[in-house]
Amino acid sequence: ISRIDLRGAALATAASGPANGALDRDLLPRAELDVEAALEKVRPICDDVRHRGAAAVIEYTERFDGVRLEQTRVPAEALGTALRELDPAVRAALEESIRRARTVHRDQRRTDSTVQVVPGGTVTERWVPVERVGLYVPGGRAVYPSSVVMNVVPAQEAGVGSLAVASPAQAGFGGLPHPTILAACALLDVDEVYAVGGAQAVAMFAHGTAECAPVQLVTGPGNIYVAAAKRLLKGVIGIDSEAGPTEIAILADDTADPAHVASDLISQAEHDVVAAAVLVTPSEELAEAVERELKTQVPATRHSERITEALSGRQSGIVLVDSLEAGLAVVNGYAAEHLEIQTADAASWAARVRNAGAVFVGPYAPVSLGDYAAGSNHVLPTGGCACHSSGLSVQSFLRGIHVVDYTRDALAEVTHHVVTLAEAEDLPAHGAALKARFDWKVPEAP
Ligand code: HSO
Ligand code: ZN
Repeated sequence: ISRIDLRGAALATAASGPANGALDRDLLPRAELDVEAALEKVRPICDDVRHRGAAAVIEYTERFDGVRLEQTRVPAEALGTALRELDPAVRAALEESIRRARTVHRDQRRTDSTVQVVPGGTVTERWVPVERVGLYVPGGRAVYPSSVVMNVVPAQEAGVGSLAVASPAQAGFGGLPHPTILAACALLDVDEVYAVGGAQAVAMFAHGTAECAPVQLVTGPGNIYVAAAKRLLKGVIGIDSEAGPTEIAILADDTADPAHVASDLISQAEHDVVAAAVLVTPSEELAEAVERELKTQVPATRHSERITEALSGRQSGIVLVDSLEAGLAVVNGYAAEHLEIQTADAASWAARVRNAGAVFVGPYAPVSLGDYAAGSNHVLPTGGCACHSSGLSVQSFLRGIHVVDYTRDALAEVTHHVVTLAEAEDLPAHGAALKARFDWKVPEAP
């Protein structure tokens, strides 16, 4: 892991300006994913699925996944079998994860609210769930039943009526998606699952086929082709934010335990060779101790090669700063997907974080807890997007609809203002629509 020395650097602090103003997102290096390049490859696939439906989906599945499907939908029996054969310990852990996620996400539900603007004039905000949602679940190297939980629970708590899951057909599992994925779906009462992956899965969701009705929103992570298809079909469907490589940033001082800091950096580096692990600290002593810990811990982990590559990549590093105040400015500028605060008085520093997908406070809230069983959601904005976006939540599956209800008197009272603004915009017919209700005249101001 390399060192980045920002001591003596002029950093924007709370006192000198907005935390994400002078300090830009590119202060620290980060991995980039070139989705644009994949767009040209997925365009013909998406067009083909739009025109030929299930037949095209089946052909691409044969070409890319080496499986000849009879039908794209996974039979109900296969879901039941996967659940029966699931390791009981995994089942118990998934159930606990689901319970905690439900507790948190149920609390995110919104109630409709009505504001009386003037006597007789109200605006109600109604929260309406998206009707039908498609969830993409990757099936290659990354098989994450936990991500099924993190996508399905908020959708269900939002009241989404119809939910379909797609995950690539696996030649090794009789042409079905990975059995743990199927079991997680069964545990969550999701019975509509398709053995389809890649761009063709997103196109199937967006355009619909004879076997799969079209959806309005597609969420869930995927490889670069899935990301490209989502970008291409955005508009036809809604999408969640694009999931880039995982990031962990840790703001720590000399009260932090270097062994824990190191193990947390390693935990997210385990995802991918392009995952980012960043420690920001004013303590040279901690930096050295963490470096020593990494040297002993990394070789002992199962995926040490992947982790070594992630930690030695230019997207990872130990950043030395003059003070915690300067460190706070750095992490706010970086806007990490996950940010741990391992300092004295961690809660006060956490309260001053402006940009992060999720914040983990103190020595007993490692990111891995949030990945599986904190109750929080682990689908979070990456690549600096935490400065403008949120993680997945019940809100992601709701639309707010303004319902406007005015009486004759309430309309009469404001008509002259509407007519004036319509004239100012050279849209007189807009004003006329109101005047039509009052004998084509502007009613007297009361
Ligand atoms: N850290 C990942 C989520 C995950 N971790 C799934 C383990 N499984 C992105 O937040
Ligand atoms: Zn993780």
